[in-house]
Amino acid sequence: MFAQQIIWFPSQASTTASRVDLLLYMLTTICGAVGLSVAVTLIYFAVRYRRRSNTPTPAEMRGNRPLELFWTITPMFIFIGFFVAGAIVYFDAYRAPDDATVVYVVGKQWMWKFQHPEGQREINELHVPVGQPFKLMLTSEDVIHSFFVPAFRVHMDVLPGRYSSVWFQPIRPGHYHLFCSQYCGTNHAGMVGTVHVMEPAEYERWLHLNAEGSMALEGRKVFLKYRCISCHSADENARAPVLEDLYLRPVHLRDGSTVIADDDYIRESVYDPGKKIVLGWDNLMPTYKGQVSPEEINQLIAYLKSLHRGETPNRVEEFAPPAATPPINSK
Ligand code: HEC
Ligand SMILES: [Cu+2]
Repeated sequence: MFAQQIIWFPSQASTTASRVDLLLYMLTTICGAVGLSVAVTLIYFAVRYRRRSNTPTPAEMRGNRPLELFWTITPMFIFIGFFVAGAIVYFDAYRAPDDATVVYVVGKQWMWKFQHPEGQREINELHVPVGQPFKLMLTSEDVIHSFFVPAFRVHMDVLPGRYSSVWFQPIRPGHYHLFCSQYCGTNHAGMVGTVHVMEPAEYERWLHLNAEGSMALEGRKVFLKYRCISCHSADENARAPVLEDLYLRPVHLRDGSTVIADDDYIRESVYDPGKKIVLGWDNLMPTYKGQVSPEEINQLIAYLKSLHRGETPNRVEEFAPPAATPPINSK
């Protein structure tokens, strides 16, 4: 059903690629055909009806309703068709399937930093298994960058101070170029990398070779390191709301509005806590801007995602980081 590879295009290495290409071929073919027929007609008429002194001037034509209706309505339907086809491809390309693995990506001058849910970190390289959906949560440490993998037809701006996301499902193993496609300073041209698509078994081996603590576990350490626990404890002396089961739940704010505790909300709570105050609490929380790095924020988010009822650490751990941390469900 979907379009085949054309030689001078980058290879079609994701499920999205052939659909994007099909749309492009459709647009190019139809617009090209219309453009060509206009040009040909124009030249033909210019020659056929050129001024000749011996023929009398023909009668002038004034308006032709059926013709006007035809060339107004036909293109309208063609363009509505394009719009619908484009919208379908767009929603498919920007809404990740629910079972996608989430990888956090931080862009900075001039590199790409990745962190897998299992904790592996990479710079300018991303390893993924073939045939599985991946969702990237992208943010920037400094200026605007843009994440572009031509072979996947995946492209998304990466902004400081907020998250954007894209997803892809690679369909063939190989090594694919990754570019920053937004001019971001002196070494912008060097802000490139490679996405390695591997067979699942090979990927498992890679994961083990590069094993680290899970991202959630790292987040737990960050939570203790910055003493978040001194306020966000689960006991009766808590000076802040308990953060268990918070992720993606609605939060009622003091100004009467409600927000969903998503990645952006958590990030903002840490960098700009005064902006959205939780109903029933005071603005006691200091800002951690300049202290907690964007990667630590991502780890905190992974931790809060996995933090369920009854799992808040004891306040004592504030002073002695635990020797053996309990297993954390890191999905
Ligand atoms: C001095 C006490 C204090 C410290 C330390 C503190 N917080 Fe808070 N935090 C609060 C209070 C009070 C609120 C509720 C009022 C508000 O929204 O600002 C809050 C709100 C939050 C919220 C929103 C909670 C919700 O239910 O919507 C998050 C997320 C959060 N803090 C994370 C953190 C993290 C992560 C740290 C450590 C880096 C931290 N806090 C350190 C006092 C603190
Ligand atoms: Cu860049």
